[in-house]
Amino acid sequence: MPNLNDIWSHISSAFAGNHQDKAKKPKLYDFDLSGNAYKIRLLLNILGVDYAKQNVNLLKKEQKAAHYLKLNAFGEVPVFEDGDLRLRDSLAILIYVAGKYDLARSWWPVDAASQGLVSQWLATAGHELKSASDARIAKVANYDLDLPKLQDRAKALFNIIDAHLHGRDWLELGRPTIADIAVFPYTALAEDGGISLEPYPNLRAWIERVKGLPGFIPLPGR
Ligand SMILES: N[C@@H](CCC(=O)N[C@@H](CS)C(=O)NCC(=O)O)C(=O)O
Repeated sequence: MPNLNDIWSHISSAFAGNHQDKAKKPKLYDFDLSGNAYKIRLLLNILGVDYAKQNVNLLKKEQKAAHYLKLNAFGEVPVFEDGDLRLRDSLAILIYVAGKYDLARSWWPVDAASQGLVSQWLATAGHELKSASDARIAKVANYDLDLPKLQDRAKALFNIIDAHLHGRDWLELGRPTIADIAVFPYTALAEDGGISLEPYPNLRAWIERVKGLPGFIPLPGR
C-alpha cells in the first residue's frame, strides 16, 4: 500500500502538469479579414478561451512563405496549435475547440446522432457555401471567377437553409452548435458577393440570433 508521501507527491506532480498546460496558451494563426479564421475567433470568444494570435498577412502572401508552409502545406489560415497538437482547417478546429473547451459538450455534442446532424452543416460550410465566399472574393478582390454562376449556387443554397430554418431557431438540436458557427460567416457576408439576403427571412432572423449570442464578436468593419 503506498504511503501518504507517495500519494502527495503523485497529486502535486499531476497538479503541476495541469498547471503547466493551462499556462501555455493555445495559438491561432489568424488573418482579420478571413471568414474561416473568424469562425475560430468567434467560438474561442464565446467559450472564453484565452489564446494567442499570430497574424498571417494574406495580402502579403505570408501564407505561402516557406516557414508557414511547414505549419500548413495548404498555405491557408486558420491553423491552431494547442500544446503538441497542430491543426489546419476551420471545421476540424471547431470540432477540437468545442470538444476540448466546452465542458458541457453543448456546442459539439457527444452522441453519434447529434454529431451526424451537426456534421451535415460542417460539410455544407466547407462545400456548398464556398459559392458565397467565392462570389465575395470575385466581387471584392476581382478574382477571375464566374460570378453569376456562384451567385446562383449561393441563392439555391440559401433557399434550402431558409426553408430548413422555418420553425427553427438554430440549425440543429434546438440550440446553438458549431454548425451555426461554421455556416454563419459566409452567409452573413453574402451581400459582399452581390447576393441579397432580402428573400430569406428565416435566414436573416437566424443571423440576428447568432449576433445576439453571449460572447459574440463581429467581423472586422461590421
Ligand atoms: N478548408 C479551409 C479553407 C481555408 C481558407 O480557404 N483560408 C483562406 C482564408 S479565408 C486562405 O488562407 N486563403 C489564402 C490562399 O488560399 O492563398 C478551412 O476551412 O480552414
